[in-house]
This record gives sequence, structure tokens and C-alpha cells, in this order.
Amino acid sequence: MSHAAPQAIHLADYTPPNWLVSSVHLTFRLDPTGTRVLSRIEFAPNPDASSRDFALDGENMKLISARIDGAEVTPDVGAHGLTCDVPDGAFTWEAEVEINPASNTALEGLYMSSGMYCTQCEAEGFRKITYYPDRPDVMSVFTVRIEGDEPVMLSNGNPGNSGDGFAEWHDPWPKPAYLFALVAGRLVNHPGSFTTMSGREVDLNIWVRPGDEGKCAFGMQALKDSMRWDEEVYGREYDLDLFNIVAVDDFNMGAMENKGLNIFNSSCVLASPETSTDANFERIEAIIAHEYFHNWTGNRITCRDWFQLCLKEGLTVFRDAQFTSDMRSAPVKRIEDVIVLRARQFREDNGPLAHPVRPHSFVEINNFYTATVYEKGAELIGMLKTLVGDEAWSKALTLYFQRHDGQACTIEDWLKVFEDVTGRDLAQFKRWYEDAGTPRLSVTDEFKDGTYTLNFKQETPPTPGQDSKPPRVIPIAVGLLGQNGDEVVETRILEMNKAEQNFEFTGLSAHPIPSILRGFSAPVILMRETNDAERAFLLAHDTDPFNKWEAGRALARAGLLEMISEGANPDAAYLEAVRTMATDDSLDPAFRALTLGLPSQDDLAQAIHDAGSTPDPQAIWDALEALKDARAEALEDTANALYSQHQVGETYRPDAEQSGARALANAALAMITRRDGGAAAQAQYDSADNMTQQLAALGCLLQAGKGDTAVQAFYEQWQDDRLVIDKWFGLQIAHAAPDQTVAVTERLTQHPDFTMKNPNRFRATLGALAGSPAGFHHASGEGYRLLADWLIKLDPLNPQTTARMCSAFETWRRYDDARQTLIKKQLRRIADQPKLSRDTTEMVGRILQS
Ligand code: B3K
Ligand code: ZN
Repeated sequence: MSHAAPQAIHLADYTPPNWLVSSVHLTFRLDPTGTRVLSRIEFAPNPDASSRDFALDGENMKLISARIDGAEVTPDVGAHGLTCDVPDGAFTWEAEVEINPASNTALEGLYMSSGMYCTQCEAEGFRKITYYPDRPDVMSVFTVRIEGDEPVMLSNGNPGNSGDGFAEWHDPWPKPAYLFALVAGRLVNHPGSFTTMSGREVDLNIWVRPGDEGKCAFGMQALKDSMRWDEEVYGREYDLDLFNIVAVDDFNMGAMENKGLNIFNSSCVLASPETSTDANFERIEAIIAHEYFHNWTGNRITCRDWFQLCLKEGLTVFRDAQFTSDMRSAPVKRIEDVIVLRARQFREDNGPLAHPVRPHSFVEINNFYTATVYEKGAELIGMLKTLVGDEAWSKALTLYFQRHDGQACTIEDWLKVFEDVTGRDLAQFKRWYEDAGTPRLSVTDEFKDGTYTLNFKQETPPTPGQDSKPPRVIPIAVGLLGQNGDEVVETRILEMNKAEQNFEFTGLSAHPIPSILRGFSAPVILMRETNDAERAFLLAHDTDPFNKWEAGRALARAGLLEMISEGANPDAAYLEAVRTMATDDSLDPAFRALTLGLPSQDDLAQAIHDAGSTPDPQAIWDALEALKDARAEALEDTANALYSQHQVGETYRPDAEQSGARALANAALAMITRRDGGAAAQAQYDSADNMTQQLAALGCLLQAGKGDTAVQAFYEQWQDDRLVIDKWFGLQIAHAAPDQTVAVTERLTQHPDFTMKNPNRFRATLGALAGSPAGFHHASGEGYRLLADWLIKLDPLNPQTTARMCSAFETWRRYDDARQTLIKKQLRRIADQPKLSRDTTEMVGRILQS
């Protein structure tokens, strides 16, 4: 590497802040290239701290002047902050700095997006706005004055005075700096209002660029539903007079929960039937809920330090999943979540980037907003709820809100609440937070004299820096079915807490068929030697919808693995089983559509690697294609029937019912297209009046090699809509044949609408390349080369998005020597760039050092 490795920060080194802040006054004099920020901060010594040394974080700004208690001072200023001699007791700090929002392409701190000012401060962006103790355990009351000629100027909290050229804001709730936000620009609002459970009237607004007003109604309803749900389910009431959401086009992630002023990537809030798919609607509803729920789990109770990120993220993901389950279908949501967990978190946990849900160290915290912290973090919450039961869960949450309101907390605080409520020792459970890696749970069974015994063994493979892991407590939900398909033992939670453990079921008249890990009760890999007959039986009879789906998925996977390794023909048992599920009218169409999904290329590659072989990405692609062809042939009549039976005649609604029908019809259309060469897809494309139908048809046409005309027509129709054009970029790459993926991507990066300054467009294009395994891992190594070329170009502009996308390379150890050499070459090329960001340096270093 061309420069010294950046310093890691360790959880074990935490010390409390030397100085606390009681209030902050900020004045912004807006100017695109020279915004002045004036701060007045009241500091008081922290009685819990052992030192009174005074240091403030600060980056990328010019200090104009500083004062302590009114007297000019000359602090010692470095690249990351300043130090200064200060009085022994409380004092007032005043500073004026200049920052340049227009040149801020990293999209962290104060920056410009489509001509408007906006901020992103989590995790450490506030230090690019002014000098401050930028750490979450310093909480304070903020008062903000914005001066400028923008028609709309917003900050956190409640509005104060405003007039010609200024607006004032006051947030009465103490908060860490990462929740600070400011937005100013030419914006229009979609208004709404909400009456809280205690009868307070809250004004709601979704602020957008003129022209987008028509895409706010769905988000507004989702916000109201979230507010009501959090009152009803958790007793949490909103606490300001106003709640603002702003849509911005250039944003590094989905959205941000700033107090009273949520800022959203426009793709996560703007919705209309013509421009958004059913999946977009569901995601938007979930993200609006997620950010709103942070008001309590994140904002009122925040994190002591960034190692505790899962405290707010795991819990809030868990809460938003509960909300979606209540609003839509719980089994469908659970299956969707497990698909994502396996695709993203299991992949992460089984590679060089594996880290505990609460990491022990980091170089750049932005690299730890991961599937492990979020999704596995939410699974831990789910397990905890299963282990203590619903009643104790409710009591513990009430106590958590009561005991810790207004505090910056740790995982220890969280677990203590449960220990106090239940009297249970959660030391072993805590290992889930501390140890990385996905446990392998193997199981054998025995039946003798009316007693059925399940024997479980758990083992967690080594992960970077953690060679051996003690056993964890695993809640295993099990039900037993009789040979006739009746349930003989209803779901029971087996609490495994040893490396190996037996559980007995007595009084049975015959050997039962076990349904293990119902509802996916723990984030583990279940290894059970079983056969097609048992899978088909569970698929037909299991009363647990998750395991019913899982049985079908296991059948498909087993068949595919045989096709790949032995050149076997598509599995007849799978084809029959999938027909039975797809045509079972007693099942929810959304569920049936999920049963028509297949394991992903990445999922199969991991399974082959786990079995000790080397995956061949092209062979995996070929097997999936062969299975889809065989299925389309075997289920030709079924597909035609499903397609016509599930056409939605009514006006478009993005609800669970209609979107389930469309999902099933579109799964059928994909099968039909393999038989009719695209005629039905073309007809659907021509008549579609919503994006779900239009995009599904376009995907089918591309798949059939008949997409040229529609691709052109789609572009002409939607060229003025950035979010729809993102889909257009991504879809062409996702549906290219593997030997064309790189060429199509390369061609699209030359398109006049391609820009790397917009993270959505960059991800739609290069992310689609990385998400197409057979094309990305093409033996030529051109996929790796192309992605590395663009990451090298993006890093100086936007380190956060660059670093995130390096995870495309995290699976390199799975592949053959030739591919490993090609990938390492590209990773080293990235690492050798002069001035590579800290973010990307850390990611590439971790990936290579596995
Ligand atoms: N808390 C933000 C994520 C911030 C990411 C910083 N790199 C969104 C969320 O989880 O709700
Ligand atoms: Zn969150």
C-alpha cells in the first residue's frame, strides 16, 4: 500500500467525554461556495471524566475566529480538529468557520443536491459543518438560525421566528450532533396532519422539488400509519409540533432519521403507480416507518458510541419488520427478510468482512452500516423476544423507554432491562453481539418406544480475528407432523445452550416428521441430511408457512446442485412440488409467487463452496437457465392459467392483495416468455399502465433477447424521470447474457445520462454489474477490471459509496485460482491509488487480508 494504514478505534478504549454541552446556537449564512457557520456552545466539565483537556472535531473547514467567554483565542488547528486551553469550569465557546457545500461531493456534512442545500451528519458528518465534540454521547439542545434567500429553510425541531431572508428553529429535545439537519432550497410541500394519542395536533410535510408533488401521497399515508402503529403497539407518541420529510436526489444511502427533519433519498419516498413498482411501494412504506420509529429507538434513546450502532439499528429494523408484517402479510415479510439476510448477511458473515453485530474495532464507522449490524442485529432482537416471550418483551420495552429516555446507551443497558424484567442471565445471549460468524446447526433424530429425540450440534466457523467461539443460546422452533400430515406436536421453542444437546418428545405413536427452525427462529445454517420425499412432504403439509416455503427452496437447491456437479436433469420432484404450490388456491398469491423464486447464483456459489468445491459461475447460470426452461415446459398450462387468473382488473393499488396477484402473474409471465418468445410480454408491455407491469414485461423481453424496441421506447417515455431511468440502467445489465454483461455495462457508462456523482445512478449501473455473478465473474476478468476502474474514479469524489461497493469482491476466496489472481490484482490496483480514502483503504485491506 502506498501510505500508512489508518488508525483503528477500539470499543475497549471508550472514555466518557471531558466536556458536556448544555446548549448550542448555530447561525448559517448560506452561500454555495462560502457558507459561514457561527456557533455558540455552552460547555461544562463532565463530572465522570478524568481529564479536562479540550478538543473539538472538525474537518474540511476554515476557522475564521474563535472566542472563549467573549475573548479571542488561537486554538491549535489540525486536519481533524482543534485543541485549546480552556478555563477550569463552564465556559462559552464561539467560533466562525467557512465551508464549501458546492464542492462537497462526498455527500457528508453540508452539501448541494440539485441546487438545494442539505446535510448528512451520521455518523461523523457534523464535524464538517463546525468544530464540535462530534460523538453521540454528547447530547444537547440546538437552536438554529438560517440566513439566505432560499424560499424554504428548515432545521430540526419546532419553527421559531422567520422573516425576509432568515428562519429560526428550536429543538427542545437534547440530541447528539449526528441528528442535526438543515435543508434550504426551492421546495414545495405535500402537507398532512396527525392527532397524537394525547390529542396533540402535529403538522406533517413531505418537501420535494417542484414537479414531484404528485408522488407524495403514499409516503404521507405511510407516515401517518407509522405514527399510529407506534402509539398502538409500543405506546410511543410523537414529541414535536411538526414532522418534516425532505426528498433529495443525491444521497449515499436510503434515508436519515434527523430529529423532526428526516432526509430521504428521493428513491425511498417518491412514489406513483406509473413510476414505482409494487416492491418500491413496500420498501418506501418500510423506510418511512423505520426512520419515524428511530424517533424513539435512536433519537430519544441514542447510542453511547458507534460500536453500539446495532442498539438503534437492529431494534429499529425489527420494529419496521413488525410494522410491515402488520400492514401486509407476516409470512411473506418473513420469507422476504430471510432471503435478504441470507443473500447479504450470511455472505458477509462467511467472508473476510465478517464482524460481530457489535464490532470491537473500526477504522471508518461508515464501513459498519452493514447487513450484520442491521439485519443480523434485528434477528438478535427477534430471538430475544422469542426467548423471553411476548409478555416480558412488552414489559422490557416499556422499562427501556422509561429508564433510558434522554440517554446515550449501550448493549449492556439494553440487556440489563431484560435481565431485570425476567430475572434471567443473558450473558450467553450476549455472545450473539460479540462473536461474528453464522452458526452451523446440524441435527440427527431417533425414534424409540414412543420417544422421538432430536440431537443438535452447533459450530461457528472462524472469522477474522476470532478463531474459536463458545456455544451460543439458540432458540429452535420445532413442530412435529404425523405420517398422515397432521400436526402431532405444535410449535415448541427448544432452547439450545450447549455445543451438543438432545431434546425429547414423548408419547408419540410413530416416527414423526420434524419441522425444524420454524419461522427461521435463529440466524443459523441448518444442516440436515434429508431427502426429496421429506422435503416434498413438508412442502405439502407443514403448517408453518416459512418452513413450507423453505422445503420448496431446499428441493430446488438440491436439484440445482446436482445439475451443476453431476450434469443431472432437472428434478422431477421439484417440478411437481412447485406446480402443487403454485396452483394451491388456498395459499396467498404473494406466497405462491415466492415459491416460484429460485436460489440465487450467489447462494448456490456459497453452497458449493461450503461443500468443499469450487463454484463455476457460468455453470451455475447454465443450471438455473436449464431449470427455468424445464419448469416453463413442464408448467406451461399452469403458467398460462395463473397468468390469466391473476390479472388485476381494478384501479391500481400498491397493497398486499393486488401486489401479490401481480407478483404471481409476472412470475407466470416469465415462464410463458420462455415458451412464446416474448409475445405475451410484448402485449403486457404495450398495455401496461403501471411500472410493476411495464418493468416486468421489459425484463421478460430482455431475457428473451427481444428487448431492443422496448428499451428504446422506455427511455423515450421516461427520460425526464431520474428514478425510472435508474431502473432502465439496471435492468439492461441484470438481463444481459453473462458474456455480454461487461459490454452492456461499459456501454451504459458511456451514456450521456450516466453520472458517477449521483449514487443512485452509480449503484444502478455498477451495482447491477456486481449483482450479476456470471457476468461479473466472467473468466476474462473484465468484470473485475471494469468495476475497479470506476471505483478508482469514484473514490476521490465519494469515499463512502466507493467503499461500500468494494464488497462486490468479498467472495473472492470461493473461486478458482485464476479468478482469485484476477480479483487480487484489481484490489491491489485500488489499494495502490495515491490518496485513497480511509474508507476504501480499510475495505480493500480487510478483503485482501482474509
Ligand atoms: N441511520 C441512517 C444511516 C446512516 C448511515 C451513515 N453512513 C439511516 C437509518 O438506518 O435509518
Ligand atoms: Zn436505521
